Amino acid sequence: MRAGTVIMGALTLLLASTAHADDGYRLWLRAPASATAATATATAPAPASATVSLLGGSATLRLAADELARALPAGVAVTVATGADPSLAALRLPFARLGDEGYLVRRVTLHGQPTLLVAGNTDRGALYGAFALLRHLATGGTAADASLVSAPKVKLRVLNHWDNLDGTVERGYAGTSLWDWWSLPDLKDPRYVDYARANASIGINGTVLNNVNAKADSLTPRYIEKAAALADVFRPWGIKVYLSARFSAPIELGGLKTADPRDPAVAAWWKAKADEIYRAIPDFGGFLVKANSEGQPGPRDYGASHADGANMLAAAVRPHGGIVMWRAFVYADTDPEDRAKQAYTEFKPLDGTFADNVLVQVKNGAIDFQPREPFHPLFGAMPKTPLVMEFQVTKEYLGFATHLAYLGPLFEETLAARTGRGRETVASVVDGSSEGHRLTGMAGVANIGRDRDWSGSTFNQANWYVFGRMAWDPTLAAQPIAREWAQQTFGTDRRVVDTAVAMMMGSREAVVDYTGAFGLAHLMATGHHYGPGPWVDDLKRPEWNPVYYHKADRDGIGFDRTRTGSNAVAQYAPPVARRFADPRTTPERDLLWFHHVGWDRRMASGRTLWEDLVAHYDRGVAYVGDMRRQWDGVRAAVDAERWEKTATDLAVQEREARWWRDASLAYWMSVNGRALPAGAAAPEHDLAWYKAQHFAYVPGHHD
Ligand code: GCW
Repeated sequence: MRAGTVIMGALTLLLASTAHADDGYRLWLRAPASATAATATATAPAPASATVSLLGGSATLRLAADELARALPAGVAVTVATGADPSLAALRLPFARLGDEGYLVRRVTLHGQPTLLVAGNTDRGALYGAFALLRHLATGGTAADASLVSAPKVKLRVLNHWDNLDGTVERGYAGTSLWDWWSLPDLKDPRYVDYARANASIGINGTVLNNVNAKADSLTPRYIEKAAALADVFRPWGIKVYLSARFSAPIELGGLKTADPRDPAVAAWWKAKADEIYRAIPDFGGFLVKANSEGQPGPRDYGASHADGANMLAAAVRPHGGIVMWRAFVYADTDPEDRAKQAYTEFKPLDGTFADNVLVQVKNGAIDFQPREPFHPLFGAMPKTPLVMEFQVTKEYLGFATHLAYLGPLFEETLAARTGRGRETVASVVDGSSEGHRLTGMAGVANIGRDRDWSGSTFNQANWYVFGRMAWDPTLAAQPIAREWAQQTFGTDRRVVDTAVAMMMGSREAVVDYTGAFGLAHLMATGHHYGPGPWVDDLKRPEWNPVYYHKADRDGIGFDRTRTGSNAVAQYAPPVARRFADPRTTPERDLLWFHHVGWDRRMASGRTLWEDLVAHYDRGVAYVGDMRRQWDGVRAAVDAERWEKTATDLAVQEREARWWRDASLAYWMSVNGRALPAGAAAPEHDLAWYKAQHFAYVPGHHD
């Protein structure tokens, strides 16, 4: 018989009762319900310890055991193990189903003693199991009914930090970068551990440290050492470090005359660079690349293809087991073609030409993280290439950190979309099940910064959370995830949880409504993207101007992407293309994305398009008012600090939702010459006033 280590866990967590202030730092990782309840009254006895046994001794297993020891209710006996442990062999547990990272939690008898077994084939699996058990307990489950088994459907579950080396964060609304590049590698801020722990708790297993608009400096020895220090902190939590690579680095750092991927000297430079990185970070994940997009260098500068570029980098990391995530977010300076078509046009012909350690990373929609976009036509169109789904967790176009917009429904809507190829969904493309790809990925542009609450607001934490959960399983639904997040974040008071979930579930649709419904997109102000700017028409590239996207005139509005227009619909598989080609079969929510239609078009509501558009603006604003009232109703049941901050944000959101509505309507009326439908409130100011609003020092935007 093998003796396991036994940890007696003291409940050392600070168990704040709801009445106390709470700065949100702990995210969703709070004490489980039973433990909180035990200490909620001042007279409760000091909590006794759970008993946690450990079979195996890796740092990761110990972390799993610590999590359980800290948070489990008294009297529970738990064993943390990897499936390789011989004492488990006789139990005939379904380890074969778990893969590298899956877990199981089962009541078993070990060495004659009943115990709750938390195990995976690997220590990472066991760590995920520990967090799953804590989630189970915090969401109403008990140790007695814990029987869990799960394996991730997606292999690379990666945050993309658009963090710059000077500490700013592109499109970051939660303070400066978490990474203190200057003081690294010496100083290892304890927040790095807390960051890794939070990610591990939702299954995120990779992080790209630096902005895709990359500086070559990230690849210098000095910065490699800094990245290595972070990798050391993250490793026990199962998280690998990746770097965004600047394609022209061989010129900037290596003194070469070219970065042409077909030049052997260039390939040799990258190979040596990869070797150097792997000496410092043996489990380095690989590179993320934004090439030939928005001014970034790339293989097209030399007449080489994206595949040439990606494969050259892939060869450099291949001997070390690394991968390359190559972004498909491209649109050319000179191409007069509909911007929505360009990524497909460029990448589709390359299907089958990428090395097998390359993944192509595709944004959820064909333009750019708008409040609503139809799924990107590349999903389903490159069967031979693993496609990483890229979502934007930071809400560049959905109200920054201030607006409450739960992104679960946006993610779910995209992942559940049918591609038109048999029963295939976007999720089945992303998780590889459609084509049998084993290398699969999902990326989220992080909303994390140095703000005390990490994400700039309590409810934004839910977007980080739901990204991790859906990356683990892209078939999960948004609503139950909202609920489990709220239970872990606010405690088990049913009224608070119900209220939070109710607010969250319609919140993204409200943003769609008050910024422009029915498939309108890209209507925001220039550069910083804060607030409305549908009138903007003077930027040097046509596709930078909102007027390019809405094409509103006296008679109608919308972008004709059918055969009479750009024919972008033809990029979808035939059944989907047919549906989108006809305004009568296009879902109304996407109508103006695909069609230019008359203002008097009769909508499903019975109203005209113009009337309905106005109604949606009003509905969006009203939803925010409702959220404020709902939040007021739970004031006494939520800690003062988080309640207050959220209430303030909601007040700002209501003001800004009105601004969006009024500015947009003032503009549309100037174009279509129509009056508002009876009963609709006139915009507060005239159009000139809205156009005259200018903002400097907007977060996330650095000229
Ligand atoms: O949405 C746009 C952003 C840019 C960003 C770019 C991209 C990192 O406005 O800030 O650059 O997308 O995804 O590359």
